[in-house]
Amino acid sequence: MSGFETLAIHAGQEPDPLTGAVVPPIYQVSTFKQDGVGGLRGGYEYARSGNPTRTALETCLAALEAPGHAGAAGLAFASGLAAEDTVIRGLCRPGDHVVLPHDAYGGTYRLFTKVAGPWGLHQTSVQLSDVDLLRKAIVPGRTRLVWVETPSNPLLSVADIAAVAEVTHEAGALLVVDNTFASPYLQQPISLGADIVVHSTTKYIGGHSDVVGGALVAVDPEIVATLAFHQNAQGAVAGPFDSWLTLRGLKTLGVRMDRHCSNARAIAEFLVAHPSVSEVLWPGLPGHPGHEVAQRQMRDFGGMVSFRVTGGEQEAVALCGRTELFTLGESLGGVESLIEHPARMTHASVAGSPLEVPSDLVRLSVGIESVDDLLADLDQALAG
Ligand code: P1T
Repeated sequence: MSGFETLAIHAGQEPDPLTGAVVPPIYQVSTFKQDGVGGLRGGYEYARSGNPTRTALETCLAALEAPGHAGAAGLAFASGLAAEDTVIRGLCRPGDHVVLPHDAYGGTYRLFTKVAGPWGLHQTSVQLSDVDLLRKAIVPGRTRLVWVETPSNPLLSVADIAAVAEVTHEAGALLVVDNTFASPYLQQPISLGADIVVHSTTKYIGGHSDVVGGALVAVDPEIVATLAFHQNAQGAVAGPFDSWLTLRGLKTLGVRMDRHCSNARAIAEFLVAHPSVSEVLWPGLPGHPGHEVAQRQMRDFGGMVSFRVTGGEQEAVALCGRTELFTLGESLGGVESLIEHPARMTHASVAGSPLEVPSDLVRLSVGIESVDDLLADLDQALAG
């Protein structure tokens, strides 16, 4: 068993030995009977430390992100930010330094600057598509993590994971890749040298806009042990029903991503030719600065498309209110298409910081509806 879709449907999800149920049951339980003190029947004692439904999800995530790595481990959390916080507290100490991307989810930057900053973590933001800038940003002996989002949110910039991994490891630091936009179907950062993969499973992995969750995957036994310890000690775990919903979404990740990608291609090409659009950001376009790297390290270019409008901020905001099929809302990666204005919505928390995004930018999470309907909706919305 090694094909992506086979693993997505079967890894960690053998039929229930007791009943034969072909889908892992929702173990909606907080504690497990012990046969004498310490006599655990299935290895479970208390559901913060472990729950069989969560284990099924964690096993599947590890198999998809790091196929063939015997020591790979997945850890599921209550949200993407909870997973990120566990990396920070688990692997960094006050006084350490981290390198962040110049473009990332606003909440990630907020976590590093407003929560980890006062705790004692120092950070520098650089454009990680340029490894020379990364080299300069590293503080020898103090940089503990390099954090990459590729493709990034919301500017869809692309970092060369293998090149960044080399520079990061030369400096004795660890590379964390947020793989939320690509998902393991399109990109597997661990095979390119990343030490830890982070996900907001709320997005493509869950895929149906009905659950908030996060995940970490790592392969090094020491890193795995530290993160697993902190998952339990900090306690922001995924609950059984959320784990079950996420696992249910994960089974169809491959087929959904194929459609997200092909719909995104049609939309990006439509926008490039539109007179009211000044720039289209999608790594599948040959003129995108990260196109060649993306082609090398990704299976396809993803379902997120951002673009700038000629009419400035006012027009960008108005446009977000004119679509009918694209729903105005935060988040991404679900089967339904979403539109949003990053500067006032998902990235409002980075206003005035090095991560501030252009005010004429509109972000689309291209869903898997019929592409002609999506194109018609954008056409009427852009016509004003
Ligand atoms: O929302 P949460 O599950 O906590 O995940 C945070 C997160 C982490 N990484 C990336 C790349 C993300 O996009 C997100 C969440 N992003 C949105 C809610 C958004 O609309 O961009």
